[in-house]
Amino acid sequence: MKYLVTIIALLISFNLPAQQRSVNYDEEEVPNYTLPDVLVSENGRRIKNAKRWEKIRRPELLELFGQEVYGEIPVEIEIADVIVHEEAGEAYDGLAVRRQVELVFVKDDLELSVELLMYLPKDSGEVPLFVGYNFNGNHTVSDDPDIRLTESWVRDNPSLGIVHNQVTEQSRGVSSDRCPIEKIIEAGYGIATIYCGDVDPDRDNFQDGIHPFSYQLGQFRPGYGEWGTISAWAWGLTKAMDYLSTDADVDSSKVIVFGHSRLGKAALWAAALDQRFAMCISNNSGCMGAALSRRQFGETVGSITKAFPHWFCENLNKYASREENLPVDQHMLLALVAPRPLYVTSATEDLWADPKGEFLSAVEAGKVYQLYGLEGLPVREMPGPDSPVSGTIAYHIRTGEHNITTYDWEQFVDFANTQLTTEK
Ligand code: GTR
Repeated sequence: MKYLVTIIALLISFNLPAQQRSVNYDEEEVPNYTLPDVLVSENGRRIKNAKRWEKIRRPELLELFGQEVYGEIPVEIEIADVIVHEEAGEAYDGLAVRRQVELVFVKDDLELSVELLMYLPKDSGEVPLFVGYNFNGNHTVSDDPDIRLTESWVRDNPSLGIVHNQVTEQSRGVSSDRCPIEKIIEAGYGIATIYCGDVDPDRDNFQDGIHPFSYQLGQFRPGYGEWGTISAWAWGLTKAMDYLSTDADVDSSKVIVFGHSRLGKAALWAAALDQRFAMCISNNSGCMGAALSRRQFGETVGSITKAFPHWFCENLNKYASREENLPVDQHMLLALVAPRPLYVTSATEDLWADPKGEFLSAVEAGKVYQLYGLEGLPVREMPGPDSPVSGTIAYHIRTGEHNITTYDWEQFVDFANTQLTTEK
């Protein structure tokens, strides 16, 4: 049996890109590790109740993640203007209305537009709503012909019709299987999405997106403890929340922030920073998302800072192959969502994201939920595939590959139904 597992792991690793080979996929090779205690403050005092957590430990951890991992957001930037391109376009055969809103940010001669695409159940009054980023433009999430095409930089992908870093009609709806909008609407929820590159293009270049808004004269990149791209994306989500709390059709006490993969990392960091988000969904967020860094299984701090240095602040490089020196681990990020409902997912074939590390991290975060008299995860052993478990933290490992699917969304909606009660 043991050999079979090793052979399967080897076979999987041969199919991976070079960057992901010579990576540990063997449970036996996971080093012994001790997690930093989420309930012991930096001066060694035990945190025994929610009040002390909120006053001492929560701010400490936010600062550590800010300084050493994602980078602090160094400026306050408010929405300068809201341009409503479409207020209530008919969508999904009259089931929904489509709203398209541009948030404009201005500083000196800098200007940035972030476009929010929303679908809301028709004539439903204030609704709970999911908000999260998409990877390639709002028009990719549905084949709805009326979604505006982004003019922002998008990574070239000729097979999707993305050429010269601009999208074309060809990519309309290409990611629609990642977000069953009709089902979400039928369940009584709204959904809002933003192209992540509107806020910060996903490339190693700090000259575009929101970053330059924070620069002093002569500065060309963020300082060592200042925002990388994930922090910029988290900032964008908090600005979306600023807008959503003014939208009369949204119940701003029930806004659920979600994200898949790199965008799941951003959703977690946004929920940690901004307690207005009522619930958080981390889908296959992996390394520097939900997964424990000290396990060194799949993607590691070393590999992620090499492949995607711009996602983090420069200080994180100190911990490449030195995970044991990190003052935090990712269970602490999950704990920063407490006491709000949190859903963490993995996928059976997504070993790169370390499913077990994501699960164990969620178990460990439960210690902070307990301070509020809540049960985090109700189990200590990882459940089998497609068997969701939930307390105030929920977890499932879906059969299949790294992705976000209708199955995942069905669980998110069920969980939200139980956690965010409908009466106000
Ligand atoms: C991978 C990266 C992961 C994950 C993923 C994604 O290449 O190593 O951390 O975020 O990209 O965003 O799809």
